[in-house]
Amino acid sequence: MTPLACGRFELALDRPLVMGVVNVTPDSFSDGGLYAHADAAIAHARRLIGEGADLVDIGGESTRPGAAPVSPADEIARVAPVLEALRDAGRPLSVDTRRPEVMRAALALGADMINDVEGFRSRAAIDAVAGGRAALCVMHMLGDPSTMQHAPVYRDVVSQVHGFLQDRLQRLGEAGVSPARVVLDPGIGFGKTQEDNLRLLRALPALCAAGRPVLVGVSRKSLIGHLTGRPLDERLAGSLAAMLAAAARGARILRVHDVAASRDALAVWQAIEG
Ligand code: HH2
Repeated sequence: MTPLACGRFELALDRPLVMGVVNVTPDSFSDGGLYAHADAAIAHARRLIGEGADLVDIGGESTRPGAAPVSPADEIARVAPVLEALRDAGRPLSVDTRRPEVMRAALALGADMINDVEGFRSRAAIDAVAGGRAALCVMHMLGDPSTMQHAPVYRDVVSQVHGFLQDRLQRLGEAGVSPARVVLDPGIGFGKTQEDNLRLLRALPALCAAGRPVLVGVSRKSLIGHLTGRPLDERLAGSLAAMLAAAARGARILRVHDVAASRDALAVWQAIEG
């Protein structure tokens, strides 16, 4: 696979990479409020990097089902100090946002990746990111966070999600974005039933065949809760199992909350895989 152009970095992707989650939010589903203040978020990000995070993903808006939207100005105020403080941390910095204003501000502050859970659906989002070298994570979501879990229905979830991602890849290409900058993500838990999530995870090899790196986020999600019957703070083992299943099916970037445990699990799996 060709390396990923990721802002100041070029990522080889010859082994699965770990993306550590930094939620600068009061209401994220798994850790809302813990890192809502810049100092706590910066310390958390540095801890994740120390534990072996290959990238960090900084978010200023929760996208959990039913989350209240945040104004772009508030979102920028949350992520900007964290981005600035981590510029020298030696790792690519991703910003998780669906607002073009936030994308522009993040890129001006040197973000290496923009992670859009709306998959750059809007023209304004494409215009905000088309220039430059930042990587773009294109994620599939049905509708938006306020409605996405209201009885999602697909004709064929795998072909519809893959079709959406291919379509966005093409649209970005038409706007001048090199495919070398693009990462694809089926959006586990974003407008999907548990069966949809499982089908998409099983079908990862087909998505990887599109030739672009695939990012998967399953960490602590309700899929894990449903399969194990565990509350949020007891989902590590289930999250690791799902992460390894995704890696085994070709996912190249794993978005996780628990970096140290994820690195250990991947190291053992990789050693056995050879
Ligand atoms: N999942 C979440 C947020 N952003 N981005 C990508 N590309 N893929 C994902 O699976 C993904 C994502 C949800 O996790 P979290 O950030 O912990 O929660 P919240 O959205 O409530 O802040």
